[in-house]
This record gives sequence, C-alpha cells and structure tokens, in this order.
Amino acid sequence: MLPRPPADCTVAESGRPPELALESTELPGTTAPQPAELLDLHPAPADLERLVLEGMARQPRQLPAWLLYDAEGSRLFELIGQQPEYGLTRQETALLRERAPELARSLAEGITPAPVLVEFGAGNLSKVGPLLEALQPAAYVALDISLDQLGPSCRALQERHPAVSVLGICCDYADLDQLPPHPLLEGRPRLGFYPGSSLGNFDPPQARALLSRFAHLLGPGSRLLIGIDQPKAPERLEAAYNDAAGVSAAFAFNLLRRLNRELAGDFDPAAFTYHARWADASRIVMALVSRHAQTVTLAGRRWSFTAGEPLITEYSVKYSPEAFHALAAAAGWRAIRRWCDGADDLSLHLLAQADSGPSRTGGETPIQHHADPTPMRNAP
Ligand code: AVI
Repeated sequence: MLPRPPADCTVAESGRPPELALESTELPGTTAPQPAELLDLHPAPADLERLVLEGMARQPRQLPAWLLYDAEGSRLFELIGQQPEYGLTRQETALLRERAPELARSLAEGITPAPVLVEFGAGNLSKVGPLLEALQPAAYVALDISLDQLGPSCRALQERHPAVSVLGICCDYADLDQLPPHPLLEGRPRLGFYPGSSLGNFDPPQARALLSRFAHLLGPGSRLLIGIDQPKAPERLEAAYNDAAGVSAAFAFNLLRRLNRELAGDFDPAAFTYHARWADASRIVMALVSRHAQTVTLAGRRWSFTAGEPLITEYSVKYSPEAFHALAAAAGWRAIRRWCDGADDLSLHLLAQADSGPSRTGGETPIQHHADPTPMRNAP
C-alpha cells in the first residue's frame, strides 16, 4: 500500500509530462553564451593547516567536512550518489525536477527586479538546471570548495543556459563574511539554494550559525530553498553510509591521502577502518577508527591514536520538519512551505527572513499546508 501524504507537505507527483523534463535551453540562432566567470577564494594552505591542527587537537578528533572534497573526493561523492543504498541525491533531484515551476514561483513571489540565484555547495551543478529554467534569474552564482569541479561545471552550465550569467566562486562558504563585490551581484535581490542536505554535515550549533550567515550573505528580504534529509529507520541510514560497493569508505579514506599529500602526513590507511553508525537518534557519525595504538606524523607534529580511537570525518545530522523549523527560526528564518518526496524521506523547505514580509502576529500561518489527495509513490 502507498503511504499517505503528510498534511504539511507538497509531495512529488508520480510521472511528469515530457515537456517539463527540463534540460538544455539553447535554441538554434541564439547568440553564443558568455564564458562563465570563476573567482578563486579557496582557503590558503596555511588556513588548511591551522584547521587540521585544530581538528586533530579536538576530543574526539574531527576535521572539517569540506576537506573531503578534493578532486578525487568530489569524484567519489558523485559515485556515492549513484549507489543503490544512498537515495538522497536521486530523490531530491527528482523532486526538484518535478516541482521546479512551483518551487520557482514560490521562491520568487513578489521579488523584483529579476533576482540572482546563489547556490551554496554547488558541487557539479547537477541539481540547479530545472530551477534555472523555471526561475530565469538574472544571474546564477555557484559557491563550492572544489575548483576542479566548479570550473568545468560552470562552463558546461553556461553553455546550456546562455541567457543566465554564471559566476563560480571557489570558497569555504561556511567561512565567508561577504559575497565578493561583483557587477552580477549588485542591485539585485538574492535568493539562496542549498540542496543536498549538506547542512547536516555541520553539528547543530554550527548549522544554526551557517543559516545566520546565509541570511547575512543573501541580505534583507531574501529567501532560501534548502534540502534537508529526515530521520528514518537506522538500518536504512546505516546502509546508505556503508554502501556494499565500499564507495563511502573510499570517500573517507581519501581524506588520509589528502592529508599525507598536502600536509606531509604519514597516515597508513590500512591502520584504520571505516565506520558509519546512527547515533543520538539524530545523526550518522562517520569515522576512521584506529585499528591499534599508533603514532602518526602530520604537519610536522606527532599524534598518537589509541586502539579504537576515531577520527571523525563527518556528521550527517537528520532533521524532522519540526526540528528543522526550530533550527531555522533560531537563525532568523521563517518557514514558508515544504515539499517532500513520496515517502517523506526528505524535504525541500522554503524559508524567508523572519523580519521580512507579512508579520506573523496578524494571525498568518507560517506553513502552508498542501495535502495532496493523489496517491504518492517514491521518487525514482
Ligand atoms: C554532502 N552530504 C550531504 C553527504 C551526506 O549525506 O551527509 C555527504 C556524504 N558522506 C558520505 N556519504 C554522503
């Protein structure tokens, strides 16, 4: 039997008219697109060293998740998205494709002039196409830590969407005080897009700070469309982060290779084992666990690991809609609407800055309820 739709969620419909399966926009006879622009604000090697030293000194040891995304890490993460156990990427991509016109309408309602769409952690830009088609923003700005991935992805996107000016900014978006000055960003409202549930890779206090930072980077009156994965059966979650093909493990081990290469480390990957488990009823904890007592050199210092000691590579916190709304509210965002996949595994939340738009004191209901009477099915 198919599950019933939750009352507070607009669900993905089964099937889609072919004309709405959006992709390329280039029409015969259109002018050649401008090349996409790229700004490189990647943290300097000294910053990387400082962050690694801070993380290694923590108890338990934990490194910033963005370190996972060098060229090889970005390639492996794309592969994770194709593993049968890891549904997040497929389900969210399908939801974005199926609901793009409605998402764009809600996102840009009452916003003039044409906005700039700013995507945080844009990766290979594989999710934004349908939204760009439907929204037709004046410009699209993609922020990501991996320059190797951002450059080619921005160029390819610019070719597919010649009417939208594309700007790539390679940076740690969680450590950005301002969007850099650029003509494309001047005098236009900004809308934020943060798919993929990457917010879950920050612990809740950091996630709250990141949402506040987004409000600041986007400016007053902005809105944010954000993808959030939800808690589900622990066995399903643990399987998603322990895929049978071992890609999640390879993704974590790649971090040790990066540390060896960039910070003169001598980690022996064979001396660690990869572990991902559901903890505290709220998050997956991914770690490389030391197989035995050992000493490692990194950035000119010696670090000892006891047998069984973890080096945490990532958290992946899952938020119920209610828990996410509370987090967003604490960061100054008001929840406007939620869309979910057929199984209500994950959501796309539309947020507006709490001090913008109609006041909530006049009896306004912050969440629109969109019960869909049609039967649902899981997104492919
Ligand atoms: C990018 N992020 C949302 C992924 C996740 O699901 O937490 C990262 C990941 N790491 C291993 N598998 C997926």
